[in-house]
Amino acid sequence: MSRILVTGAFGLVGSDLVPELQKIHGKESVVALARETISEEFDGILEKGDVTDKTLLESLIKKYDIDEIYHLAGLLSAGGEKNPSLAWDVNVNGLRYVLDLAVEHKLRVFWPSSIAAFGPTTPKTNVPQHTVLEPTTMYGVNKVSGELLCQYYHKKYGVDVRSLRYPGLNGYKAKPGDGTTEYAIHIFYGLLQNNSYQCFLKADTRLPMMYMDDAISGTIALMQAPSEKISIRTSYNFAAINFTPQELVDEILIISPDFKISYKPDFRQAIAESWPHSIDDSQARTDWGWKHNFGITEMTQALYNGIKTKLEK
Ligand code: VAH
Repeated sequence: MSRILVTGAFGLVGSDLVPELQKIHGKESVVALARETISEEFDGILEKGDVTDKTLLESLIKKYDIDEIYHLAGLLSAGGEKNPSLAWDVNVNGLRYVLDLAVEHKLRVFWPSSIAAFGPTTPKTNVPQHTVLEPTTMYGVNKVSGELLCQYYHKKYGVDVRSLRYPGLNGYKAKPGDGTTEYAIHIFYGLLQNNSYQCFLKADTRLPMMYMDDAISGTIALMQAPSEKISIRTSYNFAAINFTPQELVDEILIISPDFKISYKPDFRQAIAESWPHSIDDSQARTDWGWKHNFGITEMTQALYNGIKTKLEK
């Protein structure tokens, strides 16, 4: 029976992953770690603390006899540009502490990389699994460093650490963070609250994207796959759909024909333009049977329904 610690438990991914892990393993086997209590109605084991506190992490591993860590805590792209040194400390040192503890306590680890590991010199379409990684954001530098740390700890110490290069993930259970792809979530709050939205990216900015349910099922499938199936120990390319803000608006106009969109690109436009448009994730599909289920229409309907229900509470 796995005993799991999830860091960043109330972030965009954690808010969906923790309930899914509780369903699979039981509430008593999942420990949610967060820097502050975000979700009042959370039903499970909750600990508060910071992932840069290695002593705290080790105390939780011992207290709950943890054998698996989903290490999600971190700063995103825009937040990382506002505070690069904090981003390095949380995103890289935090991961290093988790990997050191994984060696000492024989833990399995999941850690999310991101399409942010790619940069302006990476091919823009159908990015291959092995490619140029020269990101121009601190977040991207953190992700490339993290991928190499994961591979090093696997090869040198045999740590079973697995990773996915998440595209822009779109879910509704948590408030959207300060990322670049999060426009695709914020737009639904604009739709539902005033039938309009001012987008911080240009209308034709194409980005790899995924509905959160696909990201969660893919993450769990990766961790449940037999170790011998895992051929990539940096981070797997992981993809579903790609779209532009205009293409998402076209889907929203089906729901609300008089929805008003405007565009006012900010500093996140340059971040988005440093990332590719589409990803070749055939290695993940071959190695451990990854496949996505949500297209842009299904994602739009799910986000609309989820955020509508949330706002009506
Ligand atoms: C961000 N949503 O925009 C995150 C993600 C691929 C981007 O890592 O920073």
